[in-house]
Amino acid sequence: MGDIGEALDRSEVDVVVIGAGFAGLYALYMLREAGLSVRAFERGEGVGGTWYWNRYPGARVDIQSVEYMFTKFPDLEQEWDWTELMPAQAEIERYLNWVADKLGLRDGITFDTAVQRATYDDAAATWRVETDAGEQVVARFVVAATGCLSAPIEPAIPGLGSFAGDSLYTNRFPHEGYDFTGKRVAVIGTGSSGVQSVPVIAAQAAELFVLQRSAAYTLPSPNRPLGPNELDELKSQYADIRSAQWASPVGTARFGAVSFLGRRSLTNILEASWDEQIGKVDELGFAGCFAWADVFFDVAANDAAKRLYAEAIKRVVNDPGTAEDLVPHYPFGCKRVIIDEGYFETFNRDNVQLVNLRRNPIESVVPSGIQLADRLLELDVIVYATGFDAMTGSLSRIDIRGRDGVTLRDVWAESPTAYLGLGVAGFPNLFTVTGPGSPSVLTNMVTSIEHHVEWITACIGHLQANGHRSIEPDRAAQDEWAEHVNTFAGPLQVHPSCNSWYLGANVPGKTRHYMPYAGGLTRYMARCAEVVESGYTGFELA
Ligand code: NA7
Repeated sequence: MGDIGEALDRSEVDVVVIGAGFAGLYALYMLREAGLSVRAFERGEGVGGTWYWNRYPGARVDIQSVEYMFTKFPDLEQEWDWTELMPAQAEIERYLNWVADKLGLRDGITFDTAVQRATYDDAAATWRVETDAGEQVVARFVVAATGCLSAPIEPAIPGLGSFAGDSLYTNRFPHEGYDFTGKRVAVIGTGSSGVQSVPVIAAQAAELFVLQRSAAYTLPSPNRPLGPNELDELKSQYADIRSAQWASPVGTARFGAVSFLGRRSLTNILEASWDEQIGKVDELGFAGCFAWADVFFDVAANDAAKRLYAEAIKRVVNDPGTAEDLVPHYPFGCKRVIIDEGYFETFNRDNVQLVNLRRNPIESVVPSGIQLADRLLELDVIVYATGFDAMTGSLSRIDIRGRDGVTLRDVWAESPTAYLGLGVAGFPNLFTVTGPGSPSVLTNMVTSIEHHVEWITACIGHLQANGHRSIEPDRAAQDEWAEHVNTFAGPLQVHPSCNSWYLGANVPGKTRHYMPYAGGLTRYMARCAEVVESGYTGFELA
């Protein structure tokens, strides 16, 4: 009976893929194309990953649609029609579902199933992967396509569970949507999710309180519908656009929200008079605050840009106190710039109030609302837009045990690093797509993902062709890579006032360490190619 039972709930494959977002779908496709047997597990009920979970009102990508798609399917890309310059969540989710169907990927994915544990068997050089459905799969390789922003943070606010109204989370927003009409609402958090959802919620709610701990740098989205024939024109240029993307350090040729960075003739803000600075805002709006050569490298120049940003906010926000509270207190460039649709204008509405939590902190959540230091906010709905344990959280929440039973959670608690962002010493045959040390979140995620998945697929092919059973980063090479990654984290990114999730500084107790590789995708790809050409330098192959 034992044998039968084991045969029933235990299977063997070449590769287990965790996740079915952009990375998981591409990994499943590429690995199957390479002739490998693959099982993918996805905790959601559908494909999409980030774009499955983050369905809050206003959710939108900051990359242009024609570049926020798989770039290696010249026939397929001609068939898909984007409707907007920068697509919203629903359209991206539809695209990924369409891709999954076109490439016949669904039968390889077990949905509604989370991987709970993965244990490396040193003698067999295999992983035993266990799911929350009680299934066990033995695989030679595990490809963690778990995303950089998929482990939500539950904020440590006293009384959180006591609220009698509706508690909503942007990163697990109800699939059927939510009607805020006539409701008294608080949004906690002003990162991308808060900033993008606030204008939409404000248009419906009776009252909206925006609870801000750190003000955000946000720029108006250049989004618009794609005009008649515009998409056809773009499709005819796809080959050129793809070449330009792959030659770009950020994986995007058209720059999206920050197109001013592409201007070659930027001058220094520190050499400009106030009138010249204001002139730039007259010309470019909010973007004019940052369209200077020195702003990205020099803290004093960055401060000057912040003063200009404060001025630009004052032009939009009528109430001077609110305008002042909306000015960030950390450098521009510390976090990824947000794109919004009417965020600052929203504070001129009669039904919207900004609450500066630095002056007036939350004491607790109570059944009727939120108790602030100075008053009780009576509420029907609380929306938590409080972010993620980024880049490492999705994997360290899984019980992953490598060589000698060491857990990835413990290793990353000390030092959240991975060699090339692709693998971790002590965890053979585990590949991390966009792990810490990858350019990932500083680039167009899709191009980084495609690169990594192709690298991993070729690596597995190499191991098989040469009779190797395992591959594992060498600890010294991993440390050297972490050092190299560190050299690109500039003074703005590691500034003491910067509490970004890039640094892990948004998670209480997390080691402060700049995780993404800021040296650019092209430089990174060249390094990965060199590693391969030199016989997988920095990896131990057995
Ligand atoms: P972010 O950018 O991490 O933003 C989370 C926000 O929530 C941020 O303003 C936080 O303030 C705030 N926060 C977190 N915990 C609390 C508590 N306890 N009280 C008050 N405020 C809190 O996450 P998003 O989901 O908005 O965006 C993630 C990424 O998605 C984004 O960077 C884009 O790349 C796409 P803090 O700054 O920590 O003071």
